[in-house]
Amino acid sequence: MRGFADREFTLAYQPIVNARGAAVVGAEALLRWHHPERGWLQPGAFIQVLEEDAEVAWAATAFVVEQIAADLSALPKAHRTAFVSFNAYPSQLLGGKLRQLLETRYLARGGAPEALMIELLETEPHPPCDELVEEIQALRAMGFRIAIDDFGCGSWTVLDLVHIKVDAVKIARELLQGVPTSSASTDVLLGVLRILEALGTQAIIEGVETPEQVEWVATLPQAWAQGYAYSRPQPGLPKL
Ligand code: G
Ligand code: MN
Repeated sequence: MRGFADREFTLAYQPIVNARGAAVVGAEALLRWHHPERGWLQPGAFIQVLEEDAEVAWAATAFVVEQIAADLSALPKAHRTAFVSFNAYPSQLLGGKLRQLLETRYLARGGAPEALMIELLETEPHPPCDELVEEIQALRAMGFRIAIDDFGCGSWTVLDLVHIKVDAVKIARELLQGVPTSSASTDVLLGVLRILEALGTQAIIEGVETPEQVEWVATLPQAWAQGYAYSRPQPGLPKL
């Protein structure tokens, strides 16, 4: 794809914070496209292209992994962000494809597996198959962290939590929207957090936007959070 070769793409990083102390624990890498005529484009403007063309999506993933490897290694070890997460389609794990990419473009360049978290996107309609579960296990055994992205509003279900052990679950921002004013929204979110805590899975609350939400999230002892209220995506890796 022309854009990748011409260096029109770059990564923005959005900090993920420890909800209580609002200390940075990691960052999500987000793709940005600098279109020659249209300027900086957010994923919304080009994600459809990725979802329609597996080859383009793969080129994007390879670019993201290489860029993260370069950005992490450019930081002195003491200042390195604890982990960086990136988005991948579950189908990209099949056949060991993502595993091989991580071996050749990340591990081979000295990247630490525990510094990388793979966020499995929820937009693919097919349910997780045995091979996907095996690939997730293989990646976790290598030390990579796995997260389920946008949990609660997409194709991931509560039943998946029974069958697939992951390191983190990112709770879709739609579930936070009515919190703390709506008691139904608040009860559902608290219920999900309780499930994750019982499973020993790290919860990451997405889409924290208002001061009331920040205050509410700060009362949760275990959760991590992400959202415009803490920080917008920014050009460089946040330093610890
Ligand atoms: O679903 P995923 O975790 O990949 O979401 C990342 C997207 O969400 C990015 O495009 C990012 O800019 C956007 N985003 C980050 N924080 C917020 C927020 O607080 N509110 C909203 N509406 N979007 C956000
Ligand atoms: Mn994500």
